[in-house]
Amino acid sequence: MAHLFDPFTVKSVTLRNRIGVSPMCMYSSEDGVANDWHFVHLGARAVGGAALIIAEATAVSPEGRISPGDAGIWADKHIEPLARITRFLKQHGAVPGIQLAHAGRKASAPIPWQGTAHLADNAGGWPVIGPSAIAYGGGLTKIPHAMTLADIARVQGDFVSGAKRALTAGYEWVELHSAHGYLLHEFLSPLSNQRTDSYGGSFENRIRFLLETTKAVRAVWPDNLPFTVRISATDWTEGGWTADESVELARRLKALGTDLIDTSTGGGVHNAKITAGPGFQVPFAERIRREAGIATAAVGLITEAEQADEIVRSGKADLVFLARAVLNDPNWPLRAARELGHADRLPAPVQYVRAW
Ligand code: 531
Repeated sequence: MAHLFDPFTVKSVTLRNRIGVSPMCMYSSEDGVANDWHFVHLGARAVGGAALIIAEATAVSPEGRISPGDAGIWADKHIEPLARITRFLKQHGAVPGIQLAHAGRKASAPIPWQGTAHLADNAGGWPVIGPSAIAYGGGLTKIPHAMTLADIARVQGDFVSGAKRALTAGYEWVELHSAHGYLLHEFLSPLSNQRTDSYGGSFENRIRFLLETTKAVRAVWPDNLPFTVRISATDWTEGGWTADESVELARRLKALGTDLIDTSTGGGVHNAKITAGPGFQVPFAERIRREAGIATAAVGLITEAEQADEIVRSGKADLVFLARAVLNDPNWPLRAARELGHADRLPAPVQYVRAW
């Protein structure tokens, strides 16, 4: 079996190891435009040895942002600042990825260090949309406008346009964000989707929006580049989205040309009871990988080299996505390679070699 520092090939893209930088919101953009912060933040993690660097949730429309500080790809002006980043990542051996997102009813939120309650429309916020007129809850009390069929078609078009811009910006890996209670996830879960039309009710109907969006984006994304989806494998809530449904959804996504499921959980409702702990989401990645026969990434409190290596060696997932671990230490992959005896697989940057 493979280990953490074996390469991984998806279509025409080869990752130098099994470590990805998970998309992490920086809330540091103005009008969605990437800046020096994003260049240094993501560039440093390519220098630090990660194989895949996935840009944070990048909104496909202004109202699809979580907060006013979110990244965006709804306009051509977003392309060159992002291309400057993808060029650097590639120069330093990492594959640039991007997570295309629409925040749905969780949009119009403040930057987390500035508050938790929805921003009023006249205080920097905007009206939010979702599958049904049901608020998320907690500080996010805005009741979303229940999307019409025209809204659905428009948002799907925004995802397609975003994917085309991402390709132009040099991304080689795309991930649809269908997790953490954002729009695509909101359609999947009965807790947020109580529609009575063909996009609500049955499992088939609840996955329709995601499958249609997948088909539309897959059609414009090159066949030789990885197309992936992040899901929340469970809502951790009675009556919510379940792991069984996630396995079946993964099978359907695979049939539409999805190459990997990035397996997270939660975020669908504000009061879910989640017992988080080291690798608490790995079992879901393992189950989907085994039962749907599709590559998976494991994410969630993966912080130690041995832990990450075991996940790959045991075949629980093909990739591990790190978040807090690489915020704390951009060089986590360099350190882990040496800890696990694979320094030869991941040499330090030539400029740094005396320190490693
Ligand atoms: C944390 C989060 C993880 C799992 C469920 C809900 C929330 N993150 C998710 C981020 C935004 C900031 C909070 C995204 O998925 C964009």
